[in-house]
Amino acid sequence: MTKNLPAWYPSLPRVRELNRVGPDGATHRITVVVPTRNEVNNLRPVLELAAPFADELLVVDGHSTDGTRELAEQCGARVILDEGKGKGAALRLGMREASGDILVFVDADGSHDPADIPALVAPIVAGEADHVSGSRMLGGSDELHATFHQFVRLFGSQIITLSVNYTQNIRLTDCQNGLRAIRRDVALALDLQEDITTIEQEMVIKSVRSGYRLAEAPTHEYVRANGESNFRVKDVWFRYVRSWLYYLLFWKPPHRP
Ligand SMILES: Nc1nc2c(ncn2[C@@H]2O[C@H](COP(=O)(O)OP(=O)(O)OP(=O)(O)O)[C@@H](O)[C@H]2O)c(=O)[nH]1
Ligand SMILES: [Mg+2]
Repeated sequence: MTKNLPAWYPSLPRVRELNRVGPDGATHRITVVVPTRNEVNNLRPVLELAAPFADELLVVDGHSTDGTRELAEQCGARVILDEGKGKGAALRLGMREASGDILVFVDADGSHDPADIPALVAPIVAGEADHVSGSRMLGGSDELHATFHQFVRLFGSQIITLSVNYTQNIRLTDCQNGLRAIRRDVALALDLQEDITTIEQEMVIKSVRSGYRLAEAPTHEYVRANGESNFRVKDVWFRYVRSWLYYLLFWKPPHRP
């Protein structure tokens, strides 16, 4: 008889089929939200492989000039334009516009494998979680471990995760991954404010501090398929530090009935 499972045994079942029906018999509707800014060379495979899991495929475009919007429409996505403030504001718009009751956020640059969508959605459909974050620490990352710049990102990210764990008595491994699923009503109740990629840590910290059930699924992060990253630590580090400290220490979770 097996007593302890070996460490390599996956902690969560590797779900590939997406079941939309919860234990109460209710059928969930899934909106996959894809933020894009000039991703014409990367978008098609992301949308093609996400489509089977999406009842609604929603591309929120940041005023691309390379034909991204036209390509998204050809691939069957509903396309809306963001407010020109950044990825965080684009995701907030996607949350408001989505018709599904479960939202899945997937980057358009090829960093995220749409085959991970079922594993992110399954705990929400099962009624076991309100918000499921993909974890690069559990699933591995090609973007965080090679250069000095990546080391600085990883180090900063680990400090933030540690501080959340110790203050909130939880054991998370990744607070900043763009790949995640969340109940739409929960996402709206968080009253998110961030306009840039700080939205990921805002979602995680506010979810935990509001008492929502946050789970993680191992997901691998790939190198952006084509093009250059727009992310520059030196331009945004203070916004990360400010939002981290504010939501963790000063923000007051709203009273939940
Ligand atoms: N709608 C919208 N999407 C954006 C904006 N900025 C970035 N994105 C998209 O958000 C996703 C993540 O952006 P990236 O530039 O890859 O940023 P990152 O993933 O944090 O950094 P790297 O992986 O290092 O490139 C991609 O799909 C981008 O196209 C924006 O202002 N508006
Ligand atoms: Mg990326």
